[in-house]
Amino acid sequence: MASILEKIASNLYQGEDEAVAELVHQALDHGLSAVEVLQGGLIAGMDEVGRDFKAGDLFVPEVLIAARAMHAGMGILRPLLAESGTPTAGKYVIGTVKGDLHDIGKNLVKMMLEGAGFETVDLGTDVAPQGFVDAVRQHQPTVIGMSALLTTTMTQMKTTIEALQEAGLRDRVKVMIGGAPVTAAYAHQIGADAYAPDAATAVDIARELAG
Ligand code: B1M
Repeated sequence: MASILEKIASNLYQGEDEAVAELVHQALDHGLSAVEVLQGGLIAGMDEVGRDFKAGDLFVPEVLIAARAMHAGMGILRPLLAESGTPTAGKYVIGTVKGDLHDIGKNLVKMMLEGAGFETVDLGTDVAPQGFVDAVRQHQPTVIGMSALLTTTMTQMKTTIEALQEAGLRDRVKVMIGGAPVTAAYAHQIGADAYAPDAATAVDIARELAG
């Protein structure tokens, strides 16, 4: 039975969305649980994508195609996981900060997180500090992630952390930041919990933050 999970993982890696969907059905028909297929097939495949992306052996288009295959498998598993009440790796609210419309990197982070079993809430782009505050109240995530691609908008990350503090919510959520102009030093300076330089590292750190 391990071989069908390996096939799911390798087809996902190659971005074969139809094959992934077919294999997921087959695995379930053979009696594997949705959790086994998720962990041993989809997450295993996406972990490998993350490792090779980090190592520079895969590039953004290949990761996006793999993520599409992951979504094909998740579409089948999601209702089964919801039925069985399977806990996720954690809830992660993500958005691009106010004034910033760049979302390619943010979407990549979101897809990799989903591939790692996180439940994500995507607030989109141009998200005002109050938007993050409202989302923390509404969704009670483990982590919120802010993305910024402009030196002029990255300051919104600080404003958002201050807004969380003013709303009395800062202690209830971990804050991760990322995006091309952002650095670990900036994260430290503004009181974020973590900085991730790329989508694969964002997953590793989210796992740590979610305990
Ligand atoms: Co814009 N843009 N852009 N742009 N754009 C940059 C960012 C820029 C560096 C180009 C340049 O001048 N060389 C420059 C910023 C300069 C600066 O501030 N330092 C710039 C500018 C100036 C602008 C405008 C102001 C241009 C203008 O109108 N005069 C304007 C601003 C609009 C706005 O946002 N208000 C603008 C507009 C646009 C487009 C709309 C045309 C388009 C965005 C389309 C879209 O996103 N839907 C665009 C694009 C595509 C780019 C470049 C070319 C590519 C960005 C990208 O998607 N990279 C970019 C130049 C460049 O980087 N070569 C540029 C690929 C992506 C996978 O990488 O987003 O870095 P990245 O994400 C990585 C990591 O950073 C990290 O993980 C990702 C994957 O590993 N990461 C996180 C990202 N978010 C994270 C969050 C995390 C953790 C990790 O935790 C939460």
